Parts: sequence; C-alpha cells; structure tokens
Amino acid sequence: MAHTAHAESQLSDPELDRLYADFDHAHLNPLWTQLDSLMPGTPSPRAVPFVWKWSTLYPLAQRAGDLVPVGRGGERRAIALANPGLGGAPYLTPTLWAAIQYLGPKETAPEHRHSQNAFRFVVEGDGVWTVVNGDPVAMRRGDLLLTPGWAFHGHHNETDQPMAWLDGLDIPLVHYTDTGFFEFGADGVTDESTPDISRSERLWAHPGLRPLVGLDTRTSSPMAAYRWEHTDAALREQLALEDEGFSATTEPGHAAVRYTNPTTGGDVLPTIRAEFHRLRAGASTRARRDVGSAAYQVFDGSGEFHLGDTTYSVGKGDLIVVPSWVEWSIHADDELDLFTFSDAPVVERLGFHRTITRQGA
Ligand code: 1HN
Repeated sequence: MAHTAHAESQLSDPELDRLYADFDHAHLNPLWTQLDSLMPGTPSPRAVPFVWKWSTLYPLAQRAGDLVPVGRGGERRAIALANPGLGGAPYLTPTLWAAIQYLGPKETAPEHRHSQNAFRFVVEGDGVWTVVNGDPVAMRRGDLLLTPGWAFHGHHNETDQPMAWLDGLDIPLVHYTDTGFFEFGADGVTDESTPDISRSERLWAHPGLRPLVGLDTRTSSPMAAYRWEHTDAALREQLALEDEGFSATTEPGHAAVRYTNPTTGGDVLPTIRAEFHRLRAGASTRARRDVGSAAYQVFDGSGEFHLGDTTYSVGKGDLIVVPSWVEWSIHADDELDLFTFSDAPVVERLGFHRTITRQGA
C-alpha cells in the first residue's frame, strides 16, 4: 500500500495533486500516505528515556521557594518534569504528570479539587500535613499519600523547615480525553490539626481487615496513606523468606509490593499503579519491555538503569522515566530501594498490555 502511494506520488500527476489538495480543503486525510506513522509495527513512543537528578531538582525547587509565593490562583509550587520527547509539554509520559513540589516553613497550599487523580511520595523530610476531604494526613519519608479525583485537598507545613516531595497525576490523560473539572475550595485548609495517623488509616489500615461500614467497591483506595514502616517490613520479610529457601521474590534478590485498594484488591487509583521494589546489592532484573509508561524514583541506594542502549547511574531522589516498549533493566550496586508508578491500570483495562522478557538476560 505504502509502495503504491509512493509510486503514484512520483508520477506527479496533476489530477492526483488536485485530489490531495481537495482532500486537504475538505479536511480529509488519506490513510495510504500515513499507515506507517498511524500504525507502527510496535509502539514507537515520542516520550524518551530520561533521568532527572535529585541534585538538579531539589536546588531549583529551593530557589523557587525563595522567589515564588504559593497561594490562591497558582495553587501549588510544583515544578513539572517535562519529557524532552514531548515538545515542551509538562508531561512525563503521554499519560503521566510528575513534579517536585516544595512547601516552605509554615506555608499553606490552599484547598481545591479536580477530576485528576494524584499521589505524593516522600523521599525526604516531614512536617507537612495534606488535608484530604477534611482528613489531615501526615507526610513522612517513605510514605505514599493518595488524593483520588474530586477529593478536596490542601497542604500545610507546620515546621520551620521546608519540605519537598514527588507529585504524580494523570493530567495528560485527562487533558487528552477532555474529561477534567476543577473547583477552588477553602483559602487555607479546613482542619489544621496534626494527628500522627489520619482518620482514613484508623478506619482502613489494619492488615486483612476491612470495616463493615465500607463494603461497597471504591474506584480509588479509601486509604489516604501507605506508611513506610509497612512497606519496609513487607520487603524485608520477602528477602528474609528468600534467605530461608521459600519462594517470596519475583526474581532472585528482587522483592516487590504493589500498593492496593482494599475494596477491590486492585490498583490504588483508577489510572495510576504504584509499587515499591527492593533489589539486593549486586542483583539485576531481567531485561524486558512493557506496553505503557512508567517512572521510578530512587528512595535509597544506588545502581544503574539500562534504558534502550543507554546506561544511567542513579542515586537517592533521582527520577527515571521508562517509555512504552523501551527495553529496560535495573542493576543494584548497593541495596536499591525504588518507588515506581505507571499507567498500567489504563493499559490493562483497555486490553493493550503486552510484555516481553529477554531470556537469559
Ligand atoms: C495539584 O492540586 C497538586 O494538590 C499538585 O499538590 C500538582 C498540578 C496541576 C494541577 C493541580 C497538589 C498539581 C495540582
């Protein structure tokens, strides 16, 4: 087909030229000139593999903290990671948005709500409470915090120290599908109290137990926080069981957990999957490709990410993006702790998921 179209165009038949001009005029577009780009044989992402170093991100966020106020209108001092392949859009991948957000001593980011689903992950610091639908949720190192779509939320820093964290949202997906709503809420936060544990955790965060007031299925997890002590213990036990000769890890020296919605057992948000992985010192993952895009943030340790033909050395706080169908693998130099998120719930729900693992890699 492409060959036929090519041969025709080489004849430069004036009638054919007129046909293409008339297509253009009538807002029509012939498939035979475009099949290759519309339907490549395998995914050919515009997003590229890329690494943002924490040593770049944090000082820039700090400078924004010194120079740019946070408040109504701008709403958040969040600096988006713009994938170099996506033409300057503030998108990490075609579906995911990520930013470093910075809140100075005693600052407040006012409440609002939007259709977009959000999470926060904390690589360092504490002292900020995110108030989600009126429930104050402490943010501490290693915690995953959820803000499901349409939940009111604002943040306030109770301390004399600044705090920075990673935000992840499904902004590009919502933008592309024209499905987003946004509303302002209170100018500050509706509950300034600073409990250690949120009400949502008091109700929901007991292993294997769900309250009988919550037997309905929820689109997003009702748990506002997944605490580091639980994540760390789960990973530690997987590696201990492996040491004791039991099958507990996904591959040798590789412990992993997925954060789940306790009402479904599925992903925490309808559009975003979140997991935590721990590789023993010296361990490697098998090289693989997946449909859909993902990102990793190094929580602790150091190692290498192999993305396509390039190897990136990474350390604490670094953010790594893995576009769809790019071959990737990870090697741990010392014990490597990784937070990761992806658009897998969307890809799987639509039936698009495929994966290939390179044998013997
Ligand atoms: C938002 O509400 C937050 O609540 C972070 O921290 C990033 C990016 C665009 C629109 C709203 C937050 C955001 C955002």
